[in-house]
Amino acid sequence: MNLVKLCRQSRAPGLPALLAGALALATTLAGGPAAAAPQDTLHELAAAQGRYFGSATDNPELSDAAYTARLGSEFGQLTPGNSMKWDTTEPARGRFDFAKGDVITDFARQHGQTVRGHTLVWHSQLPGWVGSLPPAQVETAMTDHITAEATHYRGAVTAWDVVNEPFNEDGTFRTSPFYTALGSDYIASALRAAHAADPDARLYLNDYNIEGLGAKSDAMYALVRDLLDEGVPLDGVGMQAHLAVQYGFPYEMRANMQRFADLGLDVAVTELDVRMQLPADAAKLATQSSYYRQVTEACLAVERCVGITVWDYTDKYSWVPSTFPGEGAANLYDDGLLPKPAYTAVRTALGDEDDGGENGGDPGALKVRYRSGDSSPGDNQIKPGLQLVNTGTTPVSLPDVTVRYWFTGDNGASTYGTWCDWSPLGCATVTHRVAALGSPAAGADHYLEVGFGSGSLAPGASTGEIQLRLSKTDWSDFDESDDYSHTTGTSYADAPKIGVYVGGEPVWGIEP
Ligand code: G2I
Repeated sequence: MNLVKLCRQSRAPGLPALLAGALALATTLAGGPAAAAPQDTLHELAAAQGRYFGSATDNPELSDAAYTARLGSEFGQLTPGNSMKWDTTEPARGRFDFAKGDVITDFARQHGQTVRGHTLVWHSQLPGWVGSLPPAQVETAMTDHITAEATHYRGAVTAWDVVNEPFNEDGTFRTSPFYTALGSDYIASALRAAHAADPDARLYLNDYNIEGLGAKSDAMYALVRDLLDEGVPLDGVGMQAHLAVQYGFPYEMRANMQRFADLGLDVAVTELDVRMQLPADAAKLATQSSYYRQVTEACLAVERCVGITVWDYTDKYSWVPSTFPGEGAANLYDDGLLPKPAYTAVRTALGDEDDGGENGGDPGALKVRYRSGDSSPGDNQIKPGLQLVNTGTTPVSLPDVTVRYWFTGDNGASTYGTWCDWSPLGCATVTHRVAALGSPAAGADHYLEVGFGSGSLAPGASTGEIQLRLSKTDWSDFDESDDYSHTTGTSYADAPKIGVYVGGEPVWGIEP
């Protein structure tokens, strides 16, 4: 039996914090102002973990001095949001214009930053002349474009999004002038041309909605595996990570990153932002913080994840409001350039020790209460009722929390259906699935995992009763009497044999 920790220890102040505190006290006693100790930048924190932390930027914003001061100091990597796209760099065939992109690479050089080039081949922001070419001319036009641009930026761009957004949501190839003329072979052709033009640049395929496991990331996975098998030059996969609090966190992001890494590829988070329906409120900002934190943690957990780029760092210059009317507040800083809770969450995830724990406080102060909603423990359904309770003094962000109810599948099908029958939070907020245990234990070879898409739990508050139900897909019977988490109690009681996890860390319960 494995006794899990019941609450997280509060962090003792590190030596730098004590020294800073002593310094502040000394200056206060001397009558002078208590100078704020300079803190590590996001990039410095990431670099200490072998990663970069970068931001997208765009030419019009570079005339905003307050903006560029932060852009040049906090971030170690830049991606031009628009200025290296085809419509800007080759508006007419053979007429190249790199002036705008050069402004960005110059800024980066002056501030010791690397640059990801974005993007050589994309169906969007493509000048009309490309779409009007006879199919037989498309490949030459494409490779000419790549050759000219990647050659121009040799030494200034360390990684290229060679092909951007090649897939539809269902994992089929997206139609574009390139796909129409060449089929999916255009991708290998583009990568080869980029490699020939700049053998030192890291070459990526980049897409959105491939952050979690699913049809679209499966398609990317199959494509890159085939490309590597064919010896096509490819170094990495970029996961854009345009997330939204109302759509939930990508399913198994870390595992998904890891499978690409296991092919020998780098992984980069290339365009991170987390939008929400406006107006923002504390609960949405807490969910947003948790998403930023989880992305950061996923990247740090996967050795081949090389860094994170936010798709601009401030709400002031976000692409979101014009594309999704009524949505916004997606970035780490607000439109007055003040850091938001998500900024602190990222710092904490990057290992910052100076934030005093103000980002959410003690996440361990949770417990779960349970009753069996099931009067027939030998039939074909298991019906746990659960209540999650915040026993701490600070709000808990629900998307960080998962609950595990352990049981045995007995004989019959090994696939399951799960349902939320009722919850005062609204069942749309409650996620549920069955997972198999890696090593079965007494009374447990599977568990029902319950999670939350949004919301936060105030100190002292309970989620109220969440009525759950599960069955095997062949509807064969269970014998619940030997199930690890099962009791026959029909009124709610603390449940030490049901697990609660925050950010994947156990905070309540005894694992089987
Ligand atoms: O849409 C968000 C990103 C999704 N992944 C690929 C990225 O390249 C893409 O970036 C955005 C830029 O941030 C926007 O700034 O791409 C948009 C276009 O697809 C960019 O928006 C365009 C506007 O639609 C144009 O009206 C405007 O002229 O920016 C142009 C330049 O400011």
